[in-house]
Amino acid sequence: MNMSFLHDWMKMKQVIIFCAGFLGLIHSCWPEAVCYVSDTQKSYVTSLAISMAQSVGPCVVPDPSVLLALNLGNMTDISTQDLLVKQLKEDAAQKINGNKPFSSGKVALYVMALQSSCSDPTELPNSNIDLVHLLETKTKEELDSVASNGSPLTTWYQVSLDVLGLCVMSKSSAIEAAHISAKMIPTSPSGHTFSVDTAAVAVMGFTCVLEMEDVPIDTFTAVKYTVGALVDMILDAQKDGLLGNIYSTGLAGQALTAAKSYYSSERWDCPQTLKAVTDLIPQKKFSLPIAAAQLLPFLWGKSYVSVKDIPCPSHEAQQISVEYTIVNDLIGENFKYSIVVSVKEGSTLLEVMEKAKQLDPKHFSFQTETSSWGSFVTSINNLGGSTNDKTYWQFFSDVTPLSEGVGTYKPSNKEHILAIFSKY
Ligand code: B12
Repeated sequence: MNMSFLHDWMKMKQVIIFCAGFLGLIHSCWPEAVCYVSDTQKSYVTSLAISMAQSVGPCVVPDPSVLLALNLGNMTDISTQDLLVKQLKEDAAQKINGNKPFSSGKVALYVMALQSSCSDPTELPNSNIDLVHLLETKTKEELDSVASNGSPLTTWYQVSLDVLGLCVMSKSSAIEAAHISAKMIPTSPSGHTFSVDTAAVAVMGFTCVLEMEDVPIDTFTAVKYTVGALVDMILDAQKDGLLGNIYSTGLAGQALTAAKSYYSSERWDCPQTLKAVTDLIPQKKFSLPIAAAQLLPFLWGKSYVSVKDIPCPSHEAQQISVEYTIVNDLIGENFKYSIVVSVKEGSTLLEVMEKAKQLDPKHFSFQTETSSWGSFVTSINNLGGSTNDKTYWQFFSDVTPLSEGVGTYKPSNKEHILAIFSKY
């Protein structure tokens, strides 16, 4: 048997194993693209993806770009992705709680990576951390710096990541950030701050914003103009198929994929670019996980802008409504008040009570004490239980007493919770 055929077959077998089994793929590896990797190139792309995925581990610092790439490749190796999501959330919480450096672009990468896994970046577990809100705050600091001294707090690369992160989260603040950036970002290759990498991320952020709803016409015009200038710079940096150097080609290829309606197709020899980079894979030029992670989305015909098209159950839609009634027919001035509150599905009764208190503090204020079983409700509406009188607040779901405390009980949609001042 011809040895090169055998070699190709072995590689193809790897592809098949990879696509169908190793990472448990549920979709095809190669979706619609500007151009496609050839069948022989596919085996290299696949082996690169495998080694990138294998870089993930319990004792390895998590990289949001790796999670982004895995998700953009529709690779559902649940254990790898779950581990990365968990690690990234823990790492973000540690950085924030420990006041460790967490630059705006880094926050943007964490936001996009978690969103690409349909894991809500606005709510980190067991904390009040909202990474999207943090991203908005950090982007504002960057833009304030641009306004006061003409340059961002960090770099235009990071500000561009910020615009992209806010845009994939459909935040209207992305529009203003894009407008300011489009007017201020250097678009001349002579400027020492220019890099193809930066232009590429900026093009992705701007292209994403141009697709948003309610973009004012002056913003649209300014952003579209800058996209044109940056795309020109990337296209002018073509050399032997590469866009800039080896390591900017992945991001630049993603950018040209996302912005394909902003230049004429004959200006970019996309198959030549694919060939140039895939030829470098066997030379181990992309052995660093970050290098593979920035390249793979392009090889799969995707870009970071595609994160917003990943179908996720809407975080907002998972709201439930709970009716909450407090009743005292026992002592003093009797009362009965009801309120309907809207909370996230999976919220505890304590969170329902907090929401009720927030909406109507006059009637629904309450106090708790911490015990080994969690929060014990001591008083509601200024009426407290007493060991002397043997009174307490008893909780019901309709007519059934709850068998859990308010800190752990999770009401379901349309449930009616009653707190009745009772005797024991
Ligand atoms: C901005 C930038 C810089 C800035 C970083 C300072 C700053 N205030 O941001 C400056 C100009 C200092 C810089 C320097 C270098 N850079 Co640089 N840099 C980038 C760029 C465009 C963005 C990085 C970023 O902000 N990421 C987003 C943030 C949120 O993630 P982060 O992990 O916090 O990013 C930090 C690191 O990336 C680090 N960093 C930046 N460059 C390099 C390079 C190396 C080798 C290392 C270890 C770390 C590092 O600085 C970032 C900010 O703190 C990337 C492009 C890319 N495709 O990633 C190139 C890039 C990472 N840099 C690269 C290179 C080659 C260098 C230099 C080695 C160039 C040189 N000839 O000296 C030097 C580093 C020398 C050294 N002292 O060790 C290459 C790396 C390629 C590779 N295979 O290793 C890239 C991919 C550019 C490219 N296309 O060639 N860089």
